[in-house]
Amino acid sequence: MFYLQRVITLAACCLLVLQVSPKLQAQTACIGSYTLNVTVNNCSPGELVKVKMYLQGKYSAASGQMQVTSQFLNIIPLSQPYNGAPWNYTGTESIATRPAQLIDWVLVQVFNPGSQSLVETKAALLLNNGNVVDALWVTDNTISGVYFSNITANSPYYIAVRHRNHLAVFGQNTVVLPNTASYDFSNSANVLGGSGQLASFPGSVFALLAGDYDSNGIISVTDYNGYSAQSSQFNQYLDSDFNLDYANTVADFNLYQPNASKIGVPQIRY
Ligand SMILES: [Ca+2]
Ligand SMILES: [Ca+2]
Repeated sequence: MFYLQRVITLAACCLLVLQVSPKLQAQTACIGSYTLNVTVNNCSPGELVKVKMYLQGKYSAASGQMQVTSQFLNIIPLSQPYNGAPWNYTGTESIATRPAQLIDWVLVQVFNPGSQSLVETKAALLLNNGNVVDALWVTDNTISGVYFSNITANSPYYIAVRHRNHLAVFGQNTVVLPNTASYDFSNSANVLGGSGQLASFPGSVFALLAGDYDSNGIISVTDYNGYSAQSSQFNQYLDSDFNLDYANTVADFNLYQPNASKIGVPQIRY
């Protein structure tokens, strides 16, 4: 005889735990037939969106990568920093530790392919190789993109990427998501407005333009005023720190100055 008294407990997201108490016991050669009803909640983290991007303030053509110092790494906030104006993004993305490959937090946004209205925003981690990954990557570095939970799989969307003091860019083409190959914003052909919206590096590599202190999508005297107001400050997470070296110096002005008067495409302007 078999005793099967307690059946299933679903203990956590996507984790099926079978609890049988007391233990299944075979006392004789009896044959029994039992039906188990199992409910599995679909709590997938979402569809993976893969993008690649570089920041002018940190990209090195010599290495083909970006790299921040440990001084800067240690001032990167553990929670996403885009909760204030102009983004007012209320996501709760956070990390417990700062991986050595981390450059900074960025925002990734997906837009409706027809109306170009915003569908969803996620804060994510920009890595030194240009890949943008989910905050979950810190504990699972097999995650190769950013999870979005409000998109319809196998459907096309536009993608935009933002950084708190670089000029945001919007995709030239729609992308069917989830995508296998990263949508590469270091290729000017993939950026709405083309090379005029980007900083050019040797080897036909492009990066987001440094200098948009207030992230409104226009690099103007307002951004200079922001830079000036933080003059000589250091060891802080400064929006005027365009080269991400943890200090406001003339090097940041030198990044801003040639980019002054650059205007982002309407889709990314605030
Ligand atoms: Ca600005
Ligand atoms: Ca700096």
